[in-house]
Amino acid sequence: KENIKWWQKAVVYQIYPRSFQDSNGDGIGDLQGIRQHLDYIQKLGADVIWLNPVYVSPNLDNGYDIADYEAINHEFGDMQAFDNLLTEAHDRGIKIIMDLVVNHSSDQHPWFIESRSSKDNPKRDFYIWRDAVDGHEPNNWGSFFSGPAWKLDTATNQYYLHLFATGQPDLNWENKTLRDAIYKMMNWWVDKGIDGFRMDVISLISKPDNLPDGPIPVGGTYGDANSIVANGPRVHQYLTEMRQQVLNNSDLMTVGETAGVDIENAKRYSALDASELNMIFQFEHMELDNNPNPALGKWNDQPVDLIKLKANLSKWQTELAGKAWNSLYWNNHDQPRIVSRFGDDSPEFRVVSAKMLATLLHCMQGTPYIYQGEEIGMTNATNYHLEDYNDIEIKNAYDYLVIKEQLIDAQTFLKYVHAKGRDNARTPMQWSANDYAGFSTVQPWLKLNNNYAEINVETALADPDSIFYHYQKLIQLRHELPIFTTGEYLLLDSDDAEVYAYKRLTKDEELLVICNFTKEGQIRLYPIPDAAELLLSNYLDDQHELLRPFEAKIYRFK
Ligand code: ISL
Ligand code: CA
Repeated sequence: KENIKWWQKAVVYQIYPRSFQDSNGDGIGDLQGIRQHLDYIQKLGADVIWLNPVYVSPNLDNGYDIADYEAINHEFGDMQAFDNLLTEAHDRGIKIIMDLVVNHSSDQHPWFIESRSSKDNPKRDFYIWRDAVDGHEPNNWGSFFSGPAWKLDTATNQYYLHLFATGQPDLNWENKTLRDAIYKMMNWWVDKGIDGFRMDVISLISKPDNLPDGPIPVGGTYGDANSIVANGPRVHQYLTEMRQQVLNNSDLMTVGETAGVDIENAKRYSALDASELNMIFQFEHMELDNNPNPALGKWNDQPVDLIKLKANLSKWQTELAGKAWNSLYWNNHDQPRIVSRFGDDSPEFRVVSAKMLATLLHCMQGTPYIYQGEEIGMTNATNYHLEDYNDIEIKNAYDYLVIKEQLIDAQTFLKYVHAKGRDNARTPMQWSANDYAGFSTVQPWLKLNNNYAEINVETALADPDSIFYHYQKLIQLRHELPIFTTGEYLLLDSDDAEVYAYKRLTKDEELLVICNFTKEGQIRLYPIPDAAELLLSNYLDDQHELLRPFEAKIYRFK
């Protein structure tokens, strides 16, 4: 009855190219490596691949610092390799969306090299330059990667803004020439035949006039820039302009990464009338297990509170229904592994709890995203020592929290990084029990998780009861049954701290989804008609009101 768009029924598979498959023995994943696994992605059933950045970059932040938006980083291959990948994906009916990183560029981008060269360079205004105030930074903002968000550039004795690393200067979206250059670049990719964009921190592109100070968290040093910059004064105007200049030129899928988004802004970014984007990534459910000490931010090792998780996910389900569209994710290249985080990665419960988490997410309304390795239940890497990490966020946080401010000791920091560090997601993909997990023929760029002999694709594909086939089944269900896309979401028992149960409702049928979040048995009685069909479960039989550890069930009935 409704007008369902292709991307509303689609399931996305996210690839972090550096860590997916090395094809030429240099220890770094590449485009040719992705081509080798298109059959695998097709077998899983995903409709779309989101590629993390593959452009020319000095790799200070693994490609999120772009020096040339229209060329492929030589480590990954060349434009011919990209074109081949796109063609072969399309041949299999798989679309590809690209990462668009335009809140900032690399400091090695020709725009910035020109911009910093003199105050009257035509590109000066492509970035955000300010004089010192009383001999220090123009305002109190801290960078997302620790330390101040401003760097003094001695060539012209002015500061430039960098919300992320010093090598990631923020672009000045107020400048119309800059915006037009970005739209032109985007159209260049659209003309190549790509299928859409994932837009990095797009909620941050419009900085408020006068760049006011941010609130300093208790125990912190710098002002919180995110709360000041997110959803800035002209962000919706710029996205509407982008819609007209680029996005309407083809049937694209767009997902905005929107740090600091709230429901009201989300309804505008991802409104069903497609005036801006198709959907966004919100972060609230990823911040519920932050440290209670705001000065420590995400660095923590405590489990999430299920009641809060329910309230949060349910809020997004209910509030956006009929007005905007959700994206559904547990994992990406910035988040720890979900089975280690909200499930239980012990040998006893890893498989069953990974399937439970998959079930919970994939039965909701929205477009689900699967991050490479999630479909085989890859875990956090607890075999890492501090010197094994590559991620700039981890390194800067160590320098700041442990060395400079001495808020925590090194051992506590390592414990927190084992739980929350971004490199947990970036360890090489585990294809087999062979040398280097089949990822490469040499030592990979980033240390492997040492559990690859047990957890790998080859083992998963050989076991009909594996997590992989559970994801495959969930994707099939979404493709086949419209209720997964259209059904109304209804949370049951919001104050149940052990079991997450909800319904999806249409006028002629219902789904009942029951997920036990504990490693204990639970007794719950939900009214289910005798004729109810058990669509999927992570146990071999159904014991009705007795829920076994991490049991997850989907019933369907009229
Ligand atoms: O990763 C985070 C917390 O651990 C976030 O603060 C993250 O930096 C934020 O979500 C923005 O992420 C995106 O932009 C960054 C890049 O480092 C991330 O990989 C990317 O997903 C800067 O481009
Ligand atoms: Ca390689």
